[in-house]
Amino acid sequence: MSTSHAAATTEHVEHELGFFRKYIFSLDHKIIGIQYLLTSMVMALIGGVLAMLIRLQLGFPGWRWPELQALMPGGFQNGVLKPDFYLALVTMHGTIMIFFVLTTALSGGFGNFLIPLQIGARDMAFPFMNALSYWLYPPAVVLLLAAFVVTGGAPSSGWTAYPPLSAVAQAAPGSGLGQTLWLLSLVVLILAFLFGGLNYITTVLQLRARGMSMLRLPLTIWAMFITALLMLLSFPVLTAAVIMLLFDRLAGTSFFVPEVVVGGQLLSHTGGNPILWQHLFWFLGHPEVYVLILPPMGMVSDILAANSRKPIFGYPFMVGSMAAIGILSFLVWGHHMYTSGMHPLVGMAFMTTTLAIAVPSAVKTFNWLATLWRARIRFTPAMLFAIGFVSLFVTGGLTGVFLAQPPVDIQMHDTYFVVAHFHFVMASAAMFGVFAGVYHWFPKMFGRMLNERLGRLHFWLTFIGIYATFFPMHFLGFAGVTRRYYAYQLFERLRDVQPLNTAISIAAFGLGLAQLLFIANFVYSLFWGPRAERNPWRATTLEWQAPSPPPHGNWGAVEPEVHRWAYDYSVPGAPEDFIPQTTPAAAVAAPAHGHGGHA
Ligand code: HEM
Ligand SMILES: [Cu+2]
Repeated sequence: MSTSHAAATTEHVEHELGFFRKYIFSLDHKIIGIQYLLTSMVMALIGGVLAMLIRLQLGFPGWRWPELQALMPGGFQNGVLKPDFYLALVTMHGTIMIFFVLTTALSGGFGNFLIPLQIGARDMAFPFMNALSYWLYPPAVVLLLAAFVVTGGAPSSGWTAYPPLSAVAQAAPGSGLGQTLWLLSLVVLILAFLFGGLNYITTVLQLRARGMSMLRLPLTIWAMFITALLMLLSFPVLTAAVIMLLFDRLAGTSFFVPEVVVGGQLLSHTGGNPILWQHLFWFLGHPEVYVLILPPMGMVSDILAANSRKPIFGYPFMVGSMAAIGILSFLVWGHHMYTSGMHPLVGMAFMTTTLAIAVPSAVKTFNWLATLWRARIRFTPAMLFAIGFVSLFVTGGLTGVFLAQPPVDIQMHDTYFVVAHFHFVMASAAMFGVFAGVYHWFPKMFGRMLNERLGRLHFWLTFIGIYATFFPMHFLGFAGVTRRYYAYQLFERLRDVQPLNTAISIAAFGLGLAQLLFIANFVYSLFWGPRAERNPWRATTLEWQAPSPPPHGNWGAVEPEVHRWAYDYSVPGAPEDFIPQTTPAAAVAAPAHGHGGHA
């Protein structure tokens, strides 16, 4: 197994590899990270277009779009978006955004790029397994998107794939081959995540540079590490559930199929329990939302510290609260199932554990604010998105406290209040983490700077666009508008919300268009941006000591040695307002020169 220890050897010459070995089938963690990131961006574009189609229907029900019908003949009839296509859109949008955009961009993209660089390693522990992890992702994409073109189309059971809709092929048009492809695609993607997660954990435990103790790790690494543990413990549960569901569909078993009458006929395989699926799904599903929010929590902490020129406030509490969130995330899954007929005492227990998560979350929020307190803030685009992340996380988190309580949730369940909640706390906040990360680490990834003015414009349009799109959805929820409804306006009591829905759709289109600024900035800067120096943000962590972009093997001949934690910003008496982690204590002990940092 020459590949498995290649990273650990001191081999550091940059060998001349052909284009394919260097950029396509690369074993280099940086290339694999960038591949994950770019593929996720393509998927975000697809998921975004699906969201726009959903909004088209909700904002302008009954309108005719013959041009779209020409593009997507299966999805429209007489120019009007078809109901089963609508449900397919909701399912595929949710699935793509959660599994194929955010998980892949954050863990696959930033996890891969940053872990070896920030801990001072030359690569991941298992580079070949790392490449395998990435190369399972495109086949999973193909399997998933193929669902759109097979008979019956894409599944309509939502990203949660509840049976019987997902278990009985005759249940709905998309419940046939489309649902099978969806399930297979998920199995393949989960394998990719497992290979990635194993690699991250081993790498962080085994390949840290000399002097890099666990408590000197940047919070980004702590976040990626805890995330990898969550992935490793929760995804296999979904794999098992998905395989059982495939058996129900293809082999006549009945794990999840209750007594169902389809077309007047009782199914032959009955006796299973669809609630079992809900338990298994949410045992993954809730940790999964933390798989999406922990990496941004770590990245945002580092970006806030670097741009406040202050140490992160309460480092041990930041680590502890992430660990607490990680553990608690396995004990709260029942809060998605209050309406499934669970015993009220069980509901109480899940309410208690869920509310407990508010404590470490609040600890983190207050520490971020304390880091910003009286700081000389540099408003780079990364910093704006990091601050935006805190705002969105708080907005979404607060409605989570409402929904944690069974008496409230039983009213609000499956309404747009929930859609608003998770689009703030998970979708938008995590997306802001991705944007903050791209703006911050782009110079290291590609050796060029992004345009700051375009970045700031992109931030403000996105920030305003998000609040304009998702905040009013809370009111739709109060009004009783239900999630995953194609034609809410058929209900007399919901007719009044039509203008609000139209306004939301217009805001969403604006939000979507604003992302073109980001794509333009990204593509333009990739080729023509000004060259980046080694450490453009004057940051302390190790990746900024490597060239931009770092060569194969990251460090040239000498591996870095670590002498301090990651947050020595504005140290009193130091010659500059930051001290890289590689600077020995002796080098800053005696401030010989006059221009000391402020105390
Ligand atoms: C431009 C941005 C976005 C817009 C306008 C948007 C809009 C929507 C809409 C209208 C729905 C359908 C609600 C329904 O009727 O059930 C939905 C569902 C959903 N969205 Fe988004 N979304 C956006 C971004 C995201 C992102 C970034 C994520 C990432 C996590 C995400 C995750 C989901 C999920 C999980 C669902 C639920 C699907 C289901 O009910 O099965 N969305 N979104
Ligand atoms: Cu949950």
